[in-house]
Amino acid sequence: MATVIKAACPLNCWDSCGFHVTIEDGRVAKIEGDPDHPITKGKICGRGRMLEKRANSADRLLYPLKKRNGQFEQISWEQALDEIAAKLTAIKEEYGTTAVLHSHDYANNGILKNLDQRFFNCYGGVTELYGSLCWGSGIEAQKWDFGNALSHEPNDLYNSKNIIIWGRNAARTNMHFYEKLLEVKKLGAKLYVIDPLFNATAKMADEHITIKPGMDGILAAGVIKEMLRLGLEDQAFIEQFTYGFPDLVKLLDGISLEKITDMTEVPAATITKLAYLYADKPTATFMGLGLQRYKNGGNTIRLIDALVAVSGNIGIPGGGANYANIQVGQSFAFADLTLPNRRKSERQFSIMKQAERVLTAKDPEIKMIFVTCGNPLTQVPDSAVVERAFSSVETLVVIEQFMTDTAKLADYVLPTTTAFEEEDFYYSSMYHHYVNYGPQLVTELPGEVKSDLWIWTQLAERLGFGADFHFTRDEWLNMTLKPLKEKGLTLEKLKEKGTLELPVIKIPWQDRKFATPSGKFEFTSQLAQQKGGTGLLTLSVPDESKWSNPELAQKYPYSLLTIHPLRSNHSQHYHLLGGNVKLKVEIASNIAAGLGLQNGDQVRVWNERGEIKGFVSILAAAHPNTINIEEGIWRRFGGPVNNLTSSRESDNGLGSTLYDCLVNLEKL
Ligand SMILES: Nc1nc2c(c(=O)[nH]1)N[C@H]1C(S)=C(S)[C@@H](COP(=O)(O)OP(=O)(O)OC[C@H]3O[C@@H](n4cnc5c(=O)[nH]c(N)nc54)[C@H](O)[C@@H]3O)O[C@H]1N2
Ligand SMILES: Nc1nc2c(c(=O)[nH]1)N[C@H]1C(S)=C(S)[C@@H](COP(=O)(O)OP(=O)(O)OC[C@H]3O[C@@H](n4cnc5c(=O)[nH]c(N)nc54)[C@H](O)[C@@H]3O)O[C@H]1N2
Ligand code: SF4
Ligand SMILES: [Mo]
Repeated sequence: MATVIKAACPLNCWDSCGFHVTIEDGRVAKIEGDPDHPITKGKICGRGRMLEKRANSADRLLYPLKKRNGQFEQISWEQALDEIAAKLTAIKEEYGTTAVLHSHDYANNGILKNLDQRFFNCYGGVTELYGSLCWGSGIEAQKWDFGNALSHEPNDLYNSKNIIIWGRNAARTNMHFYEKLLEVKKLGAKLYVIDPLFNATAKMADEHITIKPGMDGILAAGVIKEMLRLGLEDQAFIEQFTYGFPDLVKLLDGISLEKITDMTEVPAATITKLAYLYADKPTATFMGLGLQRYKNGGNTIRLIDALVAVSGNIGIPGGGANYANIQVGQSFAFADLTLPNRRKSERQFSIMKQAERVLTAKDPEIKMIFVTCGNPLTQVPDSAVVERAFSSVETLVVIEQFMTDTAKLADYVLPTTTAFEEEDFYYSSMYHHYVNYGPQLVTELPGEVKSDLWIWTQLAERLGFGADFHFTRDEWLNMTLKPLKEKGLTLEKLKEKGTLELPVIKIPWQDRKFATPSGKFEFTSQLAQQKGGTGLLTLSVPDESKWSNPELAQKYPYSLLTIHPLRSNHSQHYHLLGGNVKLKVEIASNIAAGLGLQNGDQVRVWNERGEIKGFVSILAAAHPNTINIEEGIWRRFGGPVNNLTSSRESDNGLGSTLYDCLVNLEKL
């Protein structure tokens, strides 16, 4: 008998879709969109549909594994948990709890996935990661400028006259935003895409503005400069609601428009045109995350924010500097869930540099690494160093669904549930503000897989803090929703409706009261000054560019982007695509012409950190000297591209420099 039940997509994505899942004979049979979901309206992508394959795949990990003499052996849960708990106890006594590293990322958007932090806090506090490979620089940048990183609600797009999509690959990564763009375009809004690649969003835009990677902040500076020259700025907003404007003017006086054109490789006429567009309000700006994965990434987002402010597009319907919407995640009771006060000691490594820190840490050295919801061997930059670090520790425990490149290195692999095998609720702080309920739809779990939460509970029991995990799923979920109860948002309602709108601000900063120290929009950031910086905007460039390192640029003339794949969510779908995944090296046509390359030619791409081999695909309208290789590809399919990327941190210390990467290329 088949039944269709409302559920939710757990994948790390802008869209956070509502699902209709068909269950047949106790198994997931089919996944479709929930037509009643207010934002996602019945449409979902292939990655969501393929969660059926993830659940039913014959390659799933089904039993706890232990490595002996280089080979995995199946062991009982009892043995795995007893041995891991014994190691945790011994490490705590001999070296202290921070000799354990918790390496994790965002592979699953369920709120209860955060209970791993509760476990490690109750254990006494381990070495945790800070910063984000994904969006770290931009979040910090917007905290400096506005006090928080907030976006307009999706339907505010109907109020925009002009829409600038700045480095967001919407057609591929944020499909419901893309659908809305198509709709408002038909209604008369004008769309502009600023991106080094002529992606599917650029194809439907009124204009595609191609730019040298990493130079968007300089472009924004140029547009502000033109606005000031032409008298197009919003003087009233600048005077009443901003702080530090003279510093910005001084900065712009130090550079000419010719120099800006030279650096950005964007014609002066286009810069002037953008100045008029920003003045023709309301103009909405939607930034992607690609454009801040550079050394100068924080400053880039800050200069774009500054442009939105100077043009008076902040706090008005149809406007906004839309990057992320972290008020969504801020709606829940995280501290109640994770118990940070239970930590007795702490240490933090940046997520970017976790591998180097593992190799060099002293007092204490890292003795054990726990990987949850992450696949660092493919996803963390500078893979060679990551491999060395994760192979170096005495004990590596990986909680996984599949035998990933990271799991292969483990001493213990613990098999965990996939989508629809446990109850949770799902949200994303990237785009819309609806939270989706995900019931447990499969009760007879394959093999001996267990939920992450079960694993934490069992280990907590053995380590003497089992009482901190004695809660039912309902109790956990209620604990998380506590701050929303007085606003009428309860677990019962969420279960009944499947989707609820969170009570968040829909048009941020409409009251012009900013969450910064001055209460104003800050061109010069006081928060940054409190942290020891100058807080000033700069005209900084990527670390790997001819402007910062001409010798390096001579040796490695091409900019490498490693954007998110179409058919996979990071590394989660490649092994389920069927057939051989062929690593594609997408190159701008000038590179092909210069080196005499044809589609399908095999090439080697390299720099000082490593190399990768793949097959050429020529991109007709990409920015000159630009290459793209999609991220997430497993070693057995020719990856990972992070062999080439650098683990440097961005300017504000909290983001990655994944796209700040020069390479060379040759035909094989
Ligand atoms: N299909 C698919 N969708 C996904 C994901 C996935 O893996 N697959 N992952 C999800 C996650 S975790 C995230 S973080 C989001 C990311 O969503 P996006 O931000 O849309 O995607 P990215 O691939 O990070 O960034 C890609 C865009 O930035 C452009 N770009 C790169 N460098 C620059 C630059 O210097 N200037 C400008 N102007 N543009 C630049 C690229 O050409 C590309 O079009 O996607 C989510 N959605
Ligand atoms: N070169 C390059 N590198 C990148 C990026 C890029 O653009 N370029 N993008 C970066 C970005 S934006 C992000 S967000 C990161 C993503 O990095 P990750 O989150 O590490 O990548 P994923 O492949 O989504 O997931 C990692 C693993 O989590 C497992 N998993 C899924 N669900 C669960 C669960 O419920 N429990 C447990 N225990 N495991 C689970 C999956 O099987 C998968 O193997 O990658 C970053 N790395
Ligand atoms: S991956 Fe994103 S777009 Fe695809 S179904 Fe899940 S939430 Fe929706
Ligand atoms: Mo991400």
